[in-house]
Amino acid sequence: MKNFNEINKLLQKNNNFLITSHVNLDGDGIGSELALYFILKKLKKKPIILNQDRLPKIYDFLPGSNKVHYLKDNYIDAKSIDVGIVLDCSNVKRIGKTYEIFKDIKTIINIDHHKSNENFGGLNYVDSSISSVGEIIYELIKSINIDLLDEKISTCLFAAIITDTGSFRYSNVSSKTFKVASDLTSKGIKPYLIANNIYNRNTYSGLKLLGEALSTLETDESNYVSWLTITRKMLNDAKAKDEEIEGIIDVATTLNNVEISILFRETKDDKIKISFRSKGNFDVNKFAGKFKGGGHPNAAGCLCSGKLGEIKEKILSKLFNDIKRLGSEK
Ligand SMILES: [Mn+2]
Repeated sequence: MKNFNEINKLLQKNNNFLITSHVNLDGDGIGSELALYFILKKLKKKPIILNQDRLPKIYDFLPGSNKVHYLKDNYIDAKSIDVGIVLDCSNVKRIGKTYEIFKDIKTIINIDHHKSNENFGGLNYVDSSISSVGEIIYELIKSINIDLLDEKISTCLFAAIITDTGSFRYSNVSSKTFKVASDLTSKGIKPYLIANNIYNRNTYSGLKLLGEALSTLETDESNYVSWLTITRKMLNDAKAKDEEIEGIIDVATTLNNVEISILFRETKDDKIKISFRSKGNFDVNKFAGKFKGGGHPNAAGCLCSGKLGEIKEKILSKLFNDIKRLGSEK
């Protein structure tokens, strides 16, 4: 679907909306949820935001952040909801435990920009050429009535866009991304304050963890791939929370000449989460797909069960094989 007609009709016709996004909430998920929440409020509707995970601290400055509910403290009866809206999820299972509620909601709208989106909604708006769901929500608002866009909504959408574009550094940025950002800025938002809130409020434990993680930095001989490892012990020693891992992989990506970076980390539930970043043409979404993961061509991830050392070896040897194969095909 490439227009918002059907979605608009559903928004106008119904009253009670439940909005969610993926586990391990990020700026695009939260910013898009809040922008949509405010728009629905302006349309005199009753929206509720409910996620599996708690709002990460760095987003607590966003207007309406106290409206972002967390599953553990809240229960919603699916019967009281007319429409469920799932944002920034390629696959409905990405919403985590809130699926228990969403599976019983009759109408689901799926709005996303992941190439691998499975069109799981009754209505699906998926455009992988767009930087962020935030940018799609902006277009949705434009299709309803652009006068609804105010400073609060613009702040949320700007946060969504800068976090999903690495502050306009990723390959998903187009001239349209800047046009949208410019329009949002014209509503009186202060981009530097949003950036300061998101990027310049590191905690002591977060920086300690970064130091620990960087001490594990490894590269292959040609410096093409770099990787970091974070164990539970490192998290405990630094007294850091899991959400403080966010952004650490990006530091590994800054290494000169490195094209692909990887972060291996032990999760709370004894799994190994692997995140991938690519600076160039190597499609990490495709690669993560080989391990039942996914994401975007330049940022993706997967989850594996097993021993950290063995998984590292498995992933790295597969990756080097693929790089070699691609190299010989050129
Ligand atoms: Mn996104």
